[in-house]
Amino acid sequence: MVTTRRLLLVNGPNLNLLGTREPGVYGTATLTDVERITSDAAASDGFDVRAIQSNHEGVLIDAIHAARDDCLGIVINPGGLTHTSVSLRDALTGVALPFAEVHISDVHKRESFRHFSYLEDVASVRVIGEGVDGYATAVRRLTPLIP
Ligand code: CA2
Repeated sequence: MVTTRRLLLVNGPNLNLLGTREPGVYGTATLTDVERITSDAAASDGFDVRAIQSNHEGVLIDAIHAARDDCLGIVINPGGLTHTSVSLRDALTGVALPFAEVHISDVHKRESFRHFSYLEDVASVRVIGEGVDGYATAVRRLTPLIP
């Protein structure tokens, strides 16, 4: 039997705009770059990656639910839903997979409404303000927590 060790990479609303606007905040790398950085880091640890980006909360929640079937962990940048969504939190705790919360920018140095995260007390790993390289950090810190 072949067992694929897989991570789900989730990028939330507006992260499809990476590399096109606000380079001073988010840098110049694109979403494609983020997916490659994450896949390369995961491959080093023996995992492959399924990546999803959506601007729709329900689509993200459905993808998280589906991860129960074939993923062992989740790397997620929820975008602005970080600061608003009980439902996203409930999806992540509901599937009970270890997950890493990633923020490209240093949310603590930005507006006060970005300082609170609905995921902060349930994430296994949090990586904040490392730019897009933070996705690789998240993988490196998450995979050792997966049996
Ligand atoms: O720093 C992060 O990664 C954030 O999760 C990004 C979210 C923001 O709401 C969070 O507070 C922090 C926003 C993602 C929007 O990404 C864009 C990228 C380029 C241009 C415009 C938006």
